[in-house]
Amino acid sequence: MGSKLSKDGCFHFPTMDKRNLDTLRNCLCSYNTPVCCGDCINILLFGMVGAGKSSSINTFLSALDPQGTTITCVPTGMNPRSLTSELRSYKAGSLKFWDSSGWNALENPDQTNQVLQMILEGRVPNGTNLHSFIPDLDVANYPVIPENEIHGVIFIFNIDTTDLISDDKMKAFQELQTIVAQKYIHRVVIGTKFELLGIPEKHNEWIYEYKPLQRKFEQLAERTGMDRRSMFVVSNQWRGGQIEMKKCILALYVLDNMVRNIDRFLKTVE
Ligand SMILES: Nc1nc2c(ncn2[C@@H]2O[C@H](COP(=O)(O)OP(=O)(O)OP(=O)(O)O)[C@@H](O)[C@H]2O)c(=O)[nH]1
Ligand SMILES: [Mg+2]
Repeated sequence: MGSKLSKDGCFHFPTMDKRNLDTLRNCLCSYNTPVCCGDCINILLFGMVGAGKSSSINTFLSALDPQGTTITCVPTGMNPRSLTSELRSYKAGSLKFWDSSGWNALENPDQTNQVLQMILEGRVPNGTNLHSFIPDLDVANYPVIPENEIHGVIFIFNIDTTDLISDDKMKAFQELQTIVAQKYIHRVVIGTKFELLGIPEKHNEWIYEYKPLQRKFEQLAERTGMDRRSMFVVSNQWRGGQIEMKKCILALYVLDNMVRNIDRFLKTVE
């Protein structure tokens, strides 16, 4: 698997057959983390209410399951105040995914940047209710918990409704992503609900060639200040007891990309 930028604007080619898929899954599950980050790489999912943060974690856990069994241990659903109220981690091998509340539903929007900063630093305990959490930058009150330190951030967007996000909200998002960038923490965007764009059922390696998706990424890059080559999609719409192969591939493709980048960075700072 590899990423390249071609002249037609397609920059991801998630091609894989069943054997490669199993190999990649095994590699990700048995990945040996760099010494500096303990047993796990911590990946935070951050995004607006209902964007698909919790569903994406279920997809990752299912895609990483040796049999691809669908896992639905993370509660999902629509709630105007964010269904997920707590910061909570879910482990698969040496990857730990951190689910969070929709950032636009936090009690005090002025303090959202500080909440994010504290989460990144590993200073918000697992299970903390983010709806009522008052950030406190004093390390004496909220010391760093080394195993909670975040190594990568996935910003989740409902790709179908990005046009509806107000300029004020986008400005707030830009500040959030700048906080992550300033800490040299690897960050990507994942678009969910892409099937609502009317993308036909194509083989997964062509999905990034679909022009409406490319336009969405370009617009999102302009409005967020993030590189469109760091933008991916996953599909969280699955039924039955096993995740479909192409949905599994899309999910593992992003994780592989992230883990490689995080690994490279952490080894340079060791
Ligand atoms: N069609 C479609 N629906 C999705 C997808 N991902 C999530 N959803 C639906 O969107 C709704 C919200 O998903 P969640 O995963 O709970 O979203 P969240 O970001 O965790 O939301 P909060 O915890 O409330 O902030 C649920 O009804 C999901 O079933 C997707 O890829 N496609
Ligand atoms: Mg949630």
